[in-house]
This record gives sequence, C-alpha cells and structure tokens, in this order.
Amino acid sequence: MSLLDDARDLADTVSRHLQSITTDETLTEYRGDILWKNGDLTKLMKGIKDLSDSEKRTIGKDVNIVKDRIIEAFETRREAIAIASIERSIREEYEDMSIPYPHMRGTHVHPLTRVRREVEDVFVRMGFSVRESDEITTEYANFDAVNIPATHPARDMQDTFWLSDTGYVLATQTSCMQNTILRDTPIPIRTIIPGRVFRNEAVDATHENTFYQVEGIVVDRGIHLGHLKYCLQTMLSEIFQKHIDIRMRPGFFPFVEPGVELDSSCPFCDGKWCRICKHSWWIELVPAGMIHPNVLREWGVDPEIYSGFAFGLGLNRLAMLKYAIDHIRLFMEPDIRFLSQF
Ligand code: FA5
Repeated sequence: MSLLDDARDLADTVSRHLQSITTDETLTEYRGDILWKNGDLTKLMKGIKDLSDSEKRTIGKDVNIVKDRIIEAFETRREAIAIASIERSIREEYEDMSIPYPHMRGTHVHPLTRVRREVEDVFVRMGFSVRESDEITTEYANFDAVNIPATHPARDMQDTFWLSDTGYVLATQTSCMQNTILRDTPIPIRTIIPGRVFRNEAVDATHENTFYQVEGIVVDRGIHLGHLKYCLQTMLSEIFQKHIDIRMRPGFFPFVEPGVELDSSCPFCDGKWCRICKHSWWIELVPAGMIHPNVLREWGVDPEIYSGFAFGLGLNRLAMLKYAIDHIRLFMEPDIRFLSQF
C-alpha cells in the first residue's frame, strides 16, 4: 500500500468514527489520537520525508490534501456538536413565558403612562420630536427665561420647592424647557416635552403637588394660532377617538402673547350636556399661546422673522377625563383595585 492509500484509508476511518462522537471532550481526545505529535496522521506524514523529490511533489502534495480533509472533518463535527448542544438546551431549558402564572392578575401600564404614550404617538406622527423635561431646573429657566422675573405675581401661582441656596428648583412647569429647546434646537422646531412637575400646593380632587405635563413648542416662519388649534384638535380627537371641537378664550401667561385657554368640546355628552362639562359643553383643557417675543429674543431668535406657539397640557387632567377618574390622588396611590382597571 502506498502512503497515499494509507492516508485515504485513515481519512475514511476518521470520518466514520467521527459520526459516533457526540461530546466535545471525546472529540478532543480523538483529535489528539489522530493529529497530535504521536497521532496516526502525524506518524503517517513522517513517511513523506522518505519519498523521492518527484514523489514529494505529487504524492506528498496529495497526502497533504487528505490531511486538510481530515482536519476539516474534525471542525465540521465540532460545529455539529455545538449546534446539537444549543438545540438540546433550547429544548430542555425552554420556558413558555406566555403561559399565565396561576395566581397572576395581569400587569398594567399606569394610566398616566398610557395617556402619555398615546399623546406622544399622535405628535410623533405629526412630525414632532420628543424630549424629556428636567425635574430639577434653575430658577432662571423655570421663571426668568420665560418672562417671570422675581417680582412678577405669576411666581406666586407656582410656589415651588427650592434646593436651598443653590439657584435650583423643582420644575413647576414643563415650560422651564422652553429656553433649553430654543437654545439647542435648530429652527424649524417641533417638539413635545413630557415631564413631572412639582408645586407647593394643597391637594384636592383636581390638584396635586406632583403631576405631569406635556409642553409643546413649534417655531418656524409664519406659525399662527391656526396651527396650534389644528395640532391640539388632532391630538384630542385621537385620544378620545371621536371628533373634538376646539374653542379658544383669552388667557394670561407671561411667556405667551396672545395667551389662550383652549377648551375641548365635551367628549362624553355630544352636545347633550352632562355633569363632567358642568352643562357647558366645553371643558377647559390646555393653556397655550404664541411664544412671547421676549422669550424668542432671549435666545437670539428674531421675532420679526420667526413666530411660534407653545402649550402646556396637564396629563393628569387628560387621563382623569379619558378614564372618568374622579380624584387625582388615585394616580399616586399603589391601590391595586384602581390600577388593575387599566
Ligand atoms: C402652566 O403650567 C403653563 N406652563 C402652561 C403653558 C405652557 C401656557 C405654554 C402657555 C404656553 P398651568 O399652571 O395652568 O400652566 O398648568 C397647566 C396644566 O397643568 C393645567 O391646565 C392643569 O391641567 C395642570 N395642572 C396645573 N396645576 C396642577 C396641579 N396642582 N395638579 C394637577 N394638575 C395641574
């Protein structure tokens, strides 16, 4: 038998034997028997040096090809063992997470989160970006930058928690982000800014010391109140899943001119009048207005060229309306009877 025949026989034996190997350890051991220093193939290859020069070029070359085939067969088997092992773990360790746990009551998204996501979703579809509001902000951003200097009576309405002598306050309104947005965002600006805000406030059925707002800011050439009305009407119609009419009344906020109180048509009584709209058909919902020229100028935006609107939607109020929740305190309480309804 020639060296080449021996090599081919060995390759056949190896290939047959590999089929019976099922673990990495046995494979490594067998690889040693064939390929290591005293392995069968290594011993066989030593015979090449005894061949004549011309045989080395022909037979020697072919034996090396057989050697590569043997090495490849080991690699193929190693991969097959690895795949089989993964498949076995998947089979044996698989747990069906969708099977309900016997005593589980189901998980729930908090109603505020649910409404917030819905609001974000509508605005994102209208081309708005979303940015989280700061919870701790500066006195400057919360008040001065939005046209509420230290002596302005509007400060009284948003008494807040001061972080002693640092110049920082707990944000009382998501409007505290107006100057950051105007500073950081290239025009055209179309952003909504949801966030948690805090006020030193006595709690009653509709007022909390900690609640959520969504600020909206749009700045571009030619923006007017019609754009504000369109955006909020679209959002509210989607939230209540029906056509909503909008009414605007004059309102005052130092950082908008003109300022408006935007009322929504009652989503419940369809003009028949009910307790929720207090028999008025309108529900006061979103304070808003055209951004005051002073606020634009504060960040170098020329009010002669650009205009913009802003609004500050109270998320708790919207969620209370949508789900007919009668006390704001419920949002903060871990009452499973309340939470499990959503
Ligand atoms: C503001 O906070 C203004 N920053 C809104 C604004 C933004 C006006 C941009 C113009 C332009 P106001 O204090 O009214 O406004 O609060 C806005 C909304 O937050 C209210 O309509 C209400 O839904 C909600 N809100 C206010 N105070 C409380 C409170 N104590 N508890 C729960 N929700 C509140």
